[in-house]
Amino acid sequence: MANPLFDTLFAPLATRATPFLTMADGTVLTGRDFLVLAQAQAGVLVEAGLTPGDRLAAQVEKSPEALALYAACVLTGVVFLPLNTGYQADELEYFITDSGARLVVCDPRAEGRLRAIAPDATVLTLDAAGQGSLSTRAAGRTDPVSPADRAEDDLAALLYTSGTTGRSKGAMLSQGNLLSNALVLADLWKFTADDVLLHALPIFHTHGLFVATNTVLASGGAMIFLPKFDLDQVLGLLPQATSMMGVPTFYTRLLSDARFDRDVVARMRLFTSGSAPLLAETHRAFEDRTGHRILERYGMTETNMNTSNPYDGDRRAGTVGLPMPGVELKITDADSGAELLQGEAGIIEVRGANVFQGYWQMPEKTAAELREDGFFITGDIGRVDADGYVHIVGRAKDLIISGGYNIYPKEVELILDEQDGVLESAVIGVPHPDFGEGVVAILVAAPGATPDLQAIRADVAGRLARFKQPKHYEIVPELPRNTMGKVQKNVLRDDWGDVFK
Ligand code: MLC
Ligand code: AMP
Repeated sequence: MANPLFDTLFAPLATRATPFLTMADGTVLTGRDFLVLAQAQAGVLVEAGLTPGDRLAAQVEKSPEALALYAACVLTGVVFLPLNTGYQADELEYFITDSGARLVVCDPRAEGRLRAIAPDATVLTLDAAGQGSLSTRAAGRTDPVSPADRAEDDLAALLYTSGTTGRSKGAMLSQGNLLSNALVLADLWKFTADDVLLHALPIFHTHGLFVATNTVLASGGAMIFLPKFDLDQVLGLLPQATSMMGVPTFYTRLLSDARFDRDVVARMRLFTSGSAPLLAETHRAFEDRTGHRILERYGMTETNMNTSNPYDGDRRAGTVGLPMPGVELKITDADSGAELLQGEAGIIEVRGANVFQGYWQMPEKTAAELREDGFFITGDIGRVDADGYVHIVGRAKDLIISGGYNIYPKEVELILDEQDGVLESAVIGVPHPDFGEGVVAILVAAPGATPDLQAIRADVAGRLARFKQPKHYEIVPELPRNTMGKVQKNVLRDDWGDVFK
């Protein structure tokens, strides 16, 4: 029997009596404690009738128990579907129905809502303190669950990414996808059993769940495991850490605090950044303040990590570094798909063991983005310089990245277009000092009507996660369009580019 992901990442914890997770209050879980927790939860999943390949959807606050649920899924061969805690009922209904999740784990306060959304699924609860019916059922279980037999091609996780049409797509990630990336990153970034990673990212997306956690697990290191990025807490705990992974907002927030200085980072060996572009000026300010050059890397839900600046070599501000070992990268023409010459800007395509298996039950979308020869069309626009460094220069997809979270304008526009008094809308991202990009809604009033912005904000608040909600609204007489009738979002971005300044 084999289960490559479990055998490599989690099984070694069985003999580890040293800390694996240290919480903000100093509570410690050894590797063995963590595995015992995961084993007990695995027993609950098996008892609930889940078998390999079934989906488990989890919308839970970050806690050791929440992370153990990921391990329990890998152990039992159940496909883990983590969900952003900000998602509202409408968003959840789609993910749960589309995935056909057989078991849903949620906060106790959301139990009634989720039972209504998922009448055929088992619903268990887990709160921020790790309590709830999942933990009650797991308590006292000592019978070890044997790891399910899994091959590298078998699915380990299903992560939804928003789509340009407004419909989210479930990216199917196999054991091999996750494992290959974890091993390469641990090696590339020189993680060892002596590492203590300060973990302040959410664990429902690729960055916090796979890039951070899997890399630490692959190297036998430990984590200071914080519920979220809290500036005071991070400043207080950085002196005990050796490494941190963050989105650019983490770094701009640290730099905005005068307490952040060389003493705070005395023990640190590595800061990495990704999920959104790190401004070259942030890179330079960080080096001036701390002496550390942030290592920027580039990835996405469908591919895990693709490129990384070098650990030992030159970490270049404004670039995402070089293709990682095992990842092929090329730049192609958006229309013809032909490979472009070195130095030319075009669509970034990647191929490798890291690239996902396709979109869940969406063969057409899969065929449109994943070529038969294995290259994935990222939708990011980039160029490769003479030294092989990749520069991301734009996005072919209409996507906003705010504080590391993705927002597809179409999803927001569909809701705005339904509002009373609104004829049509356009949603854009413009520079935001804290989040990199901030969401702005441009509305055109229906003839003779005046949209009630307060009512619109309230309706949007009930239907979309907070990070997707526009932070600024404008009402205009009409939207700028090109001769084909397409809304010119670049014109809107120019017109409203300084609303957050
Ligand atoms: C919170 N808010 C956001 C937001 N996060 N709005 C826009 N964008 C965001 N990212 C809302 C809050 O609800 C609140 O709304 C207001 O903004 C201020 O909140 P805050 O207290 O300042 O936010 P905070 O809780 O501190 O969170 C900010 C953050 C968080 C940057 C720490 O967003 C975060 O952890 N982001 C990381 C995302 C991530 O892990 N991405 C990886 C995706 S994987 P109001 O209405 O009350 O004002 C991926 C692949 C790869 O992309 O390459 O890694
Ligand atoms: P997601 O779908 O949430 O996984 O987001 C993936 C997208 O984030 C990529 O397609 C890029 O557009 C963006 N991204 C990730 N890392 C970087 C980076 N270092 N610089 C610029 N964009 C990035």
